Amino acid sequence: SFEASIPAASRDLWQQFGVTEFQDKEAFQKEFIRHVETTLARSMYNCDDLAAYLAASQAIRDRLIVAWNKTQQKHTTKDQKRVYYLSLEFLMGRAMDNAMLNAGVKDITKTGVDDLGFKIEDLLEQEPDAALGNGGLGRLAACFVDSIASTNYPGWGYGLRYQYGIFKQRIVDGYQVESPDYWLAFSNPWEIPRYEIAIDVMFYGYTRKYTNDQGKTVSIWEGGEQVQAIAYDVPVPGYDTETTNNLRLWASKPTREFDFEKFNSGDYESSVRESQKAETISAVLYPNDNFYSGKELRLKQQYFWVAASLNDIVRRFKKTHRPWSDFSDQIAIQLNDTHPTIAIVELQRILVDMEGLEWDAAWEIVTSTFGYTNHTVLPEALEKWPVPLFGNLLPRHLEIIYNINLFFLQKVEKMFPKDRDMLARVSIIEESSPQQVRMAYLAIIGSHKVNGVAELHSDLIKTTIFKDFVAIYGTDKFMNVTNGITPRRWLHQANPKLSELIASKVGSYSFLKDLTLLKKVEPFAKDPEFIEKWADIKKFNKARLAALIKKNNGIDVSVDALFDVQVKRIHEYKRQQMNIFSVIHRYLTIKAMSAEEKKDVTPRVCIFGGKSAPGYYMAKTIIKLINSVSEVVNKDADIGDLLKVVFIADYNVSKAEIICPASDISQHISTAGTEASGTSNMKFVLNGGLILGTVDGANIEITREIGEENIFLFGHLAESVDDLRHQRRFNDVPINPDLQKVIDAIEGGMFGDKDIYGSLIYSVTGNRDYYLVSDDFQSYLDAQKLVDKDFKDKTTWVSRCITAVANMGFFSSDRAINEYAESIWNIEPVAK
Ligand code: T68
Repeated sequence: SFEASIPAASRDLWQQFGVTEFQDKEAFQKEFIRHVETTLARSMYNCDDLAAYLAASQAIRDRLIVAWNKTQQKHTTKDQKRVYYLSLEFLMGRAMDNAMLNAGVKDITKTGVDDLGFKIEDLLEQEPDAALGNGGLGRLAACFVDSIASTNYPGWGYGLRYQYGIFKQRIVDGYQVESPDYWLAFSNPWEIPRYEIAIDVMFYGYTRKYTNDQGKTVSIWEGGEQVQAIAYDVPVPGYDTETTNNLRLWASKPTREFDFEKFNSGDYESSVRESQKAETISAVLYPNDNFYSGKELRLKQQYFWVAASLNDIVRRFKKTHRPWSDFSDQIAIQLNDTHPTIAIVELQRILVDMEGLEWDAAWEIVTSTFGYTNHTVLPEALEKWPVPLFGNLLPRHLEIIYNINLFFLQKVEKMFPKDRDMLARVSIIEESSPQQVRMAYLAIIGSHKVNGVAELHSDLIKTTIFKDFVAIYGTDKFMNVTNGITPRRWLHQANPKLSELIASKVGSYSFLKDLTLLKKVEPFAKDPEFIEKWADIKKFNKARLAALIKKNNGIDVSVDALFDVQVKRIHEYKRQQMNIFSVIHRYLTIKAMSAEEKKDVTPRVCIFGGKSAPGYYMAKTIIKLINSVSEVVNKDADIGDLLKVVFIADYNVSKAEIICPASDISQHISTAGTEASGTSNMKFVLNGGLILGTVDGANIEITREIGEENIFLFGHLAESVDDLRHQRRFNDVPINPDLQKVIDAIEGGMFGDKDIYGSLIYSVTGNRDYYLVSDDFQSYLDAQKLVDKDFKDKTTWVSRCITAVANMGFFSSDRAINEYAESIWNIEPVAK
């Protein structure tokens, strides 16, 4: 059925000379050298680590492409239902180690490059992170595509090919300084450009009404600006399976035709300017985590990516010549947050305006196709587009939204007659000035399932921000799928020694495919020999991190100290300020101790890492304070090794792979009810560290799984937060006295110019303290004390870590994907 396919008579020849995958070391080396000499046009006299990394990657990439081709052919032939995961962020990190592991060629490659004079570790270090995301949301998408492939589901990711990922962070004079992340500088061997897959995308213009042949009034969109979307495919290999799925990323290019007129009329400069404008659409990732800023370029990115993806999906569907009524039996589309919500409107537009379906029939298809995942309840993160901006960029889409809203409100009116307040509350259009399009409401109305990402969070969205919609649709539409992480990257790759030790007890590496098998190590939590081996591995991993700290910060830290880690985006709700305040409290306490008292102190290294959004003043102030405290504490002779404070600059996926396996305690201390799930909490426990955390997000389910004796929980519960805020706002609630001492120290200039911290202090004092730092401070310090005490009993500590790891099976992203597949997507794995 394919015009461009090879005639039957020639196919034997193709099969005879078909590409074969290298099976041994020698075959790999041959491929490696071929790529050095031809692909890179280098030689053995001119091959550095970078060239060697590129050549090895090319050889591995060839293998992935063979598997990719087979998989895609199989999926096309089987013609089963597929899922498309739409995410504006895919925080993939490095690809090479993962590709070697999943393709089963790690040993061949390692010994292969070794013979040729290279160290595999050095080559892996050459690869820049694919950092096309901000934090948890983007990394979740990366874990999900890994799991979709590893569990053999037919599924693609769709995203944007940003030329600049999340900015690089340096610390200068204690402050965050951003620089661009031009990750494509030395080419990207992990992508396949598909210049032939070029889709025109329209913006601006106006709509025109006319009467069609059937006498119906229809509206059509005459676009103003046009750009082209070019597909770049990134193979996503599953672990221990041939399944290799696709991550299709779109890059913007100027359209072929549009600039000629100007060019010919001599206006060369402005024609070039136009084309540069087109390319800016996919140029850079917006660096905000859990924050919405209504920039037109951001909406352009969203529509550009959604329009290209839907065009691609619909084109693939039409090739099957099925009736439109089959659409949602063949296709599921998952919206990763509200960022792709215009996809709902775009599909309705395609079906009604372009394909001539009746509104109701089209809407039935749309709503049974989409599912929407919510990742936050923070009001400042909810997307709302000003109607004038929206209507200017996407005039036809705004009309369709008005229609969707009209039909929806008519339905609500029938259910709740005369409840004007209800209608105003649930309307997609907020009656503010200017009016705003509430994207989350549109996403709910246009989807058949809405899910939160941890149990508490899924309950909260039903009782707070989406309460009215539960009254309208009932509870069945709203569900929970607790997040997960891929054990391939976050256990086996990040912590090969621990993975090997676990395998020695499980009997194989089968736990990497079925993480519940970790349960088999639980009996060894009481085995002294096993405990000792476990402790040695932790020490090794701490030494690895200590070396990174020495290299990046020039600070010496002792691997015998307790490694206390908080690495995540800097945000007031995540409360790094509370952490650094408690570090100051610790410092003041130790300074006041006698030599005798000091003997009892558990030495600690307090490790911080994370980026602030460039425009987030308070988060930047927190970073400055951490670095100032670090300066003072680390050089204080009274303190020595009892306390070190480290800020690791430019926290990213590949640094997380070093940091997670090295922690004794990690902190997940958001104000209860604010962190939807958290996923690094899972990474730290899976790597044999314990958690100091609040009763929030996935901490709650981690506690349920590993047992409350194996986690340090503290702080007020989500149900008390509103009350506590209210108390503080309208009564004179005194500040916690220990916190006051800390503030006095800062205001006394102990950490440099106190004026720098004025607004930070103000945010936790007076009648403010929105994130309840003062309210939780005492129980936080108490929990810290317990950590200090418990860490002294090394054997019991390690035993608790082992028990915790043994019970982490639930948090595999394979489990999460199976839940999505069964209860939202209704898709089946593809049989061998
Ligand atoms: C995170 N959200 C949640 N958002 O904060 C975290 N926001 O609790 C959860 O575990 C994770 O999602 C996965 O579900 C984010 O990371 C963003 O990065 C973001 C990006 C753009 C706009 C708004």
